Amino acid sequence: MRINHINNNGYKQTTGQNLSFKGWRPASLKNKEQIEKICNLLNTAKIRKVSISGHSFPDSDSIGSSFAMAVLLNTKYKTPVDIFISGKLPKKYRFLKGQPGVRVFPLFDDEPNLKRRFGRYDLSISMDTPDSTRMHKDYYRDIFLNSKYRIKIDHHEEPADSDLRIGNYADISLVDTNSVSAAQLVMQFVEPLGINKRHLPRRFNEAVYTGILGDTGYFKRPNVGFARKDTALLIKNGLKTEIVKDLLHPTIPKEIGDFITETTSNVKLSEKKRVVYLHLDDEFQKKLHELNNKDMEYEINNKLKSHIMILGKQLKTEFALIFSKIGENLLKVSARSAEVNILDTAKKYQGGGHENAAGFFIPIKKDVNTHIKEILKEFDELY
Ligand SMILES: [Mn+2]
Repeated sequence: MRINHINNNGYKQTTGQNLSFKGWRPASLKNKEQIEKICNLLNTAKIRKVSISGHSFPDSDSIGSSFAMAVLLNTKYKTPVDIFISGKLPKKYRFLKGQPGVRVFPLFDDEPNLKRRFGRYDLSISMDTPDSTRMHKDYYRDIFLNSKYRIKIDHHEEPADSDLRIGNYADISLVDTNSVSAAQLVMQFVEPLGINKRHLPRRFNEAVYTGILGDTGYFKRPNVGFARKDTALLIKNGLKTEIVKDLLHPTIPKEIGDFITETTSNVKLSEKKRVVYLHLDDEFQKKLHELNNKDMEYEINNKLKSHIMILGKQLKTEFALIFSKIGENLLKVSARSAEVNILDTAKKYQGGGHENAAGFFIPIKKDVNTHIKEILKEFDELY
């Protein structure tokens, strides 16, 4: 099913015009228009049941922005909100739970019964998800498309629609590529909805901050934009930053630490030494599987990502890449760059992301190492 393009005039333009810091209010004229449309829908349509989702392989922003939106709507309208997460909610994010009226459901690989289990939602909101393929496929088909109204809130560049993936998948879209995280966009609804921010539960501040920490790499990435200013506003509103930081850093058991150290010893440099990379091969996947600990799998992946980025900085390489096999047929490539724009390369492979952090998948058609060599060569030649 394909959705009609409705009310989205002009949201593909990504100029920073009218951009100013507003914190609890829309940061630009374009945001204001879309936020007003969304508020109007929330205030006038009969909405008794809301679902919220983020993207597959959820990160801190996907999870944080989903919780922030859920808490905001439930506080204002008392409407029950269900959050759907691809995979099990990693343990360290459990502190975001606890708002009465907000439930959390994991989505596993195959979910044939979503329609029967949950029925039809009046409103489905997608957070931090640039195109339809980044949403859980059964959820997208049975809940999102089946919902009476659909909203997209995101900060990735809008991909051009193709038969495979649809970027313009909602009735109303708030897409602001100037926002460092999707979670910060939720803050911009507070004043337009007439919410007294002091009445928002503590975990609202914490959810937004979780997204900010995730997408700024704890403020270490370039272009942190208004993230610091928004954080200052959250602190003014009662946020205790240390508590969130501690919760997001669970202690890692020794055998897992050893496994991470062992894995990082496989980091390599490309021919032209412009790429530092790590291949998470079959043996790695097997060991990871044997650990049988979903929460730690998540931590291991995060640790490896940050390790390779730090290494890239130390070695002064332009790019840091992680290759990992997903199932039998796909090679996932997660890429970071110091300065070069890698979004176009990711898009070429039907992927997406941001200028300095992007990802894509390659269908495995030959030896995996051959694919890796080709990608490395491409990045080595990218300026
Ligand atoms: Mn994000």
